[in-house]
Amino acid sequence: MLYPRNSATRRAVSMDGMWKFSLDGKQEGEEKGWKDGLPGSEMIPVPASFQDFYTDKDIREYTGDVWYETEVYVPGEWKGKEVAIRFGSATHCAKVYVNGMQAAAHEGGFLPFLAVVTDIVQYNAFNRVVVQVNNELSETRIPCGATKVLKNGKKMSKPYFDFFNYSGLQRPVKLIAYPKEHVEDYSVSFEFDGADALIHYSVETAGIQEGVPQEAHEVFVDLYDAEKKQVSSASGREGMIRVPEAHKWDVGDGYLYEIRIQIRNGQELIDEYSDRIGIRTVEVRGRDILLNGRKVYLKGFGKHEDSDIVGRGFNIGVMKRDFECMKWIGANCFRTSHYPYSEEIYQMADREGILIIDEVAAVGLFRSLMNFAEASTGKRTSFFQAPTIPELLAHHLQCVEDMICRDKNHPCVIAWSLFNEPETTDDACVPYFEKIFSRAREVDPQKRPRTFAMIGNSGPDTCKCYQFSDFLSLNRYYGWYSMGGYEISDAEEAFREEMDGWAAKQMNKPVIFTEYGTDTSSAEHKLPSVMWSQEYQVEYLEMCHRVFDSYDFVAGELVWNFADFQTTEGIMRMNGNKKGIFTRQRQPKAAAYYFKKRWESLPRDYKKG
Ligand code: GCB
Repeated sequence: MLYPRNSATRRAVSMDGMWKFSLDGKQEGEEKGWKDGLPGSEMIPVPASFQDFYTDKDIREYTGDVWYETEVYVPGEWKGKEVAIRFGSATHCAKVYVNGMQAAAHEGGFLPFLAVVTDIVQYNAFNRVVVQVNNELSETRIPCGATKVLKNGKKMSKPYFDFFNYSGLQRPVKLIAYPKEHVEDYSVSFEFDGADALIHYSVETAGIQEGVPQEAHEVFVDLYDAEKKQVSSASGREGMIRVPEAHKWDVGDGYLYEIRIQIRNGQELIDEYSDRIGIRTVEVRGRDILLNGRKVYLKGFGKHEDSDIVGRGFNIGVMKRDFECMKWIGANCFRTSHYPYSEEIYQMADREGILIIDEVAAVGLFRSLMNFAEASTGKRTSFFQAPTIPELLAHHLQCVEDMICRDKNHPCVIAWSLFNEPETTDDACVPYFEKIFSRAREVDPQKRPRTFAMIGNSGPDTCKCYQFSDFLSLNRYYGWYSMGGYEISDAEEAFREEMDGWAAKQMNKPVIFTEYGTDTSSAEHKLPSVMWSQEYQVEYLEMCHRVFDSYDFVAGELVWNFADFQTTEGIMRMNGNKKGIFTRQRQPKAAAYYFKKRWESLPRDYKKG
């Protein structure tokens, strides 16, 4: 699933803009043939979540099918090539129709897919593209949740997770053309030999015509530095490139080389694909996470793709602001909680030298509408014993594979997070975990560390699955969901007790915090503090950091959350989750200045053994 790029042989044209749009509350779209054209004249921007444009609550809460339509011009010069429409995502399931014919169906709302339309488009003409998107949640797909039918017949989403079920065409859509015989995929992994780097690469080609011997069409791989100077080259579908005195990609130094892959038949260029790669290694050794063999202490955030008006829609301006805020505060890492983000965000992290823990959308694998609160009470739901598990597992495995396939060549991606807060206290989860973790290892050419974010009741004496993680990722809320306010001293003791429990296991593995935080109103100041005030957020963070700083196996701190974000309405949330260090408009709360001071003073290799 290569990112669409222009080259001597390829074309990529944006289809973003205003599309026709219709809800399908009466579930009549299929029967009435909307694949041939939508009724009405309503238009909506793509990419964006559809929910927050409208003033009608029935639209914001709408659950079911929505339909999109646009027209796309396919140039005659593209005849003879493969033509496809590439969706950055469609949340959560989609069917694509081109000129009334089904061109693709896809499940899973946070990964790209292609509708190959070579034989169904008309060339030198406009073509009608209709997409049916369904946003219902279930226990057979990630993220998990339920769909409730109200007494008035309207459906609503009941996520088993704490973010609004934004949906629609939330990422860029592109019309692409590429040669029939083409570069289908490529992978790189790295090793250092003194100052030189060795790039091990493999290139997958596809579409070779029958009767043409593969050897006739050779693959060439060239590497250029940031000044566009060629530094190395190789040929063959697999091989090794030596880069003399390589400029390593590192935190805050997003140095990228250009890799140019060509398929050639003698002098004839058959296909060319170029990408940017960063040369770096990542590994877990003992209690340390190492980048290029040097310890790095992770500082940063759990984030969301979430902003005013466009919801979860990719917004290039919000992306820019987020990276500026992260650099300002001294962060070096974020987790793509709780789903793989838009590809443009990884490209930005590559350029900025920011690390990413890439999370698949496996959130809500615990049957509860507030798993973040209820699981901590010790509640059990026997989630992994449900009859829906085989179907869910198959989908989850596919998403892990697709995420790794999409993101494996980004230098920013240093680890895979394979679940957020699943139920791990029941033996039934063990075989499920085994399969997910081994699939990730199998498909990652760089064999990056794997982890999953552990909920409060996945403790040293209760969790049956922590052994699968190459480093542990703890989500902990001592002093917020339990023992908050004046009881914070007890919270600190309970926190230390748990940490002593992990220490006693002598795992010789790093532990990082992937969540800790307090809901905080940007309007509330109070001296002395009360919960929800900005003063309490800072006091709570000081307490957590005292605990982190006393255990040398703690290798990172990703606070929850970068910014306030939208959730389902309810008594636990005041128009969204307010645990942001920044507001939803990306302005700092008091805690941001506290973090800036702490993070700018911690050395990169903080707690080096
Ligand atoms: C969690 C979840 C996250 C929630 C957070 C909270 O444990 O992983 O999705 O938003 O807690 O704020 O409660």
